[in-house]
Amino acid sequence: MQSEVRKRLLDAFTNSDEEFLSGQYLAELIGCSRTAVWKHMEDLRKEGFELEAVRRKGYRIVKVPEKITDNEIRLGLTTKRLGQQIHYEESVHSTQAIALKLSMDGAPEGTIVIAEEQTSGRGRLNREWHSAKYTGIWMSILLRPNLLPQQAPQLTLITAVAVVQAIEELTPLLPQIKWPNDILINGKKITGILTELQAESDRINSVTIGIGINVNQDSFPPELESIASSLLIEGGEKVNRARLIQTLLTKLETLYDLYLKEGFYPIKLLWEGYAVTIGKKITARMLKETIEGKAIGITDDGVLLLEDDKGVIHSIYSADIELQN
Ligand code: BT5
Repeated sequence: MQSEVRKRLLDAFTNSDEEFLSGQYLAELIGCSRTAVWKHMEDLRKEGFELEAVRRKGYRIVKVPEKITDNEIRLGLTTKRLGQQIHYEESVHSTQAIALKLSMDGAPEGTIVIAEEQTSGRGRLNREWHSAKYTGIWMSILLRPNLLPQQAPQLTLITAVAVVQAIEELTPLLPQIKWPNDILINGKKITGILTELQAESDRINSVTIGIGINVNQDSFPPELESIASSLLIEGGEKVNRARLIQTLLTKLETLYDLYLKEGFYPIKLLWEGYAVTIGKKITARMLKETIEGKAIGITDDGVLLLEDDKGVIHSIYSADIELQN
């Protein structure tokens, strides 16, 4: 919707004292047909506005969308680095792309990018990530760790532990981690993590950790229905997204500092406590091959170890994992 029309429409409702405004009145106000008014109102509805439309009376806004504000995230945030710089956007292609640009412009470690909606949110291998407006957490975190490039996958596992801890703190739900980057509740995907690396030969320049958490969706498109879920669907209650972001940043900073100081081992122990994959028969699909076997653990570097039927142990660095029954 053109922003000038949108502004005039919302101004009219702001001044209406929650009274109904007729389609005719709105049409005259913004200089368009009543059908066009109806279309504008439908756009608002799609964006999360709750509307009441009554014949002969017109329209009324009952509830505005539940937006996150950067002030809400800042207020009460006790971290030292993560989230000290917040870039909040209403709608973006992908928060990863913005974080990458900020990184190249020299943004400090801990900078976060949050959007209410992503129009081309991405998963691994450029797969689509469904990021509906006002319902989830679509966030990228910029880190500049002094690590070797091959250590970067460990950051995915650290982030997964932080997400599980944050969800556990704010809800009674018990999420589990499916190696390497999925968080599941009752077998359905609640969160995906995408770690992207900007490295020069043997040095990490920056890492952008993309986190997508399904929070308050009450439904998903048909193609995701059987595999995706949200905290609202699983727990029956809405979760305040700004609080979840704060909690996640706090947990992640603690774990990240522990990792930088003591290495991956303490994180590995925490991670194993949440892992759904370990000890299970799995299928690991990689770009060039598929291996079946039992997941027997992860190494100190976060690499998955899979034992096939012949007892051969394979190191899996990156794959899609399917759990077998
Ligand atoms: C992931 O990829 O799980 C990583 C997702 C990372 C998303 C965040 S949001 C903020 C930041 N900005 C971005 O553009 N991305 C990051 P992968 O393991 O490849 O899983 C992708 C698959 O998950 C898709 O092919 C779908 O099957 C499924 N999927 C898509 N949207 C989903 C959703 N909202 N919830 C659950 N599953 C979804």
